[in-house]
Amino acid sequence: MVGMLFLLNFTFSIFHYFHFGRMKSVIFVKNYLVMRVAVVGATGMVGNVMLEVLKERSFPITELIPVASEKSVGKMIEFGGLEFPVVDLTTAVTMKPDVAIFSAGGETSLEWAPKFEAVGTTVIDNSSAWRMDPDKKLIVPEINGDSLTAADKIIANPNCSTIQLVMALMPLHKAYGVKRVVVSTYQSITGTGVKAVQQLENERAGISGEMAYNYPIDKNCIPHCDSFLDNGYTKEEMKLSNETKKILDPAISVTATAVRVPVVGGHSEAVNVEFENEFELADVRKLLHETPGITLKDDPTTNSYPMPRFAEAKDDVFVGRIRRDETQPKTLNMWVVADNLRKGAATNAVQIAELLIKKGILTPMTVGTHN
Ligand code: 2RA
Repeated sequence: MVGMLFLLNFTFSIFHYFHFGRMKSVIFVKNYLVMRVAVVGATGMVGNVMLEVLKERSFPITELIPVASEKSVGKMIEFGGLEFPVVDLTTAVTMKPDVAIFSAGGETSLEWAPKFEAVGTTVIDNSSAWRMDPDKKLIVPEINGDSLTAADKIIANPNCSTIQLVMALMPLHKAYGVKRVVVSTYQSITGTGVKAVQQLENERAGISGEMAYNYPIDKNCIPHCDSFLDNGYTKEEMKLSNETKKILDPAISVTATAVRVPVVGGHSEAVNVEFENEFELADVRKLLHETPGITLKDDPTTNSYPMPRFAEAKDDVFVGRIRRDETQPKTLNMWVVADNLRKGAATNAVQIAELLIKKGILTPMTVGTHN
């Protein structure tokens, strides 16, 4: 069945009449509310997870508009028991969705997000296109979601490796003031996309095929995520630095090394944090334990620590291996793991959309009388 999912809210009147001596009723539905959600890049790896997360969290969609490239147009996407046809970007803009969640790369976002904005759609963009634009907000709802206003029509979702880092740093920054962070990442191949997953599977099966990386990824670590910049860092490494400053505090220094590892399920990060103020490890653990969105998993006596295998398909950011850096004062080490496709991408984007509804910024449209 193709069509509308469910009525968000509606007013109705019931007209009763008699037919062959039996009372019959007709319901006239008036002014029903619709929430039309476009998922741009719906057939991609993040797009698929986006649809899962929208479903799981019962996001109040009345009409899904799956958007993908020409080769997928017309394909049906199942959502909530109904099927919705994949459309192209031009068609999607003419449908004027309430919200469009983009996960189709920077170039698509740069070109098309303003076109959606022009028809009144709020865009939540998962690419790097708008993240460092001073006029666009870079949002992790738990940290700076309060800053969103109705004027924010294109909202940037941070990079996956940044989201899990700032989630773990946020409560500690509030308590002790983060001064400097040294982070090394161990990033899942799912962050590169389906081509990388295929490369790993091919290598493990002994099949030669298309390569997502310059080198084999199986039994390897590749210290190269995204492209190199003139300063010798990769874009991924600079995202960690620049985005953390924009979200948390421009005064924080971040230096990063980003590494791709043959792992599916989540990104891991070894994080060294220097604070302005002294801390107690017990307080650090308590703070992290009490922070919504964080799961503390930190007990060396039972070999309990976060790992991507166990973070997979979960929305929390997992923190463990918390210990004092014994080489300098006011400094600790920790290990931070999260599913890069969930909190690192889809979940954070959907949480932004939920927040827009909660704040009354994203309001369902009222459609005229139907019966
Ligand atoms: C990665 N930053 O390489 C990407 C995904 N957004 O993992």
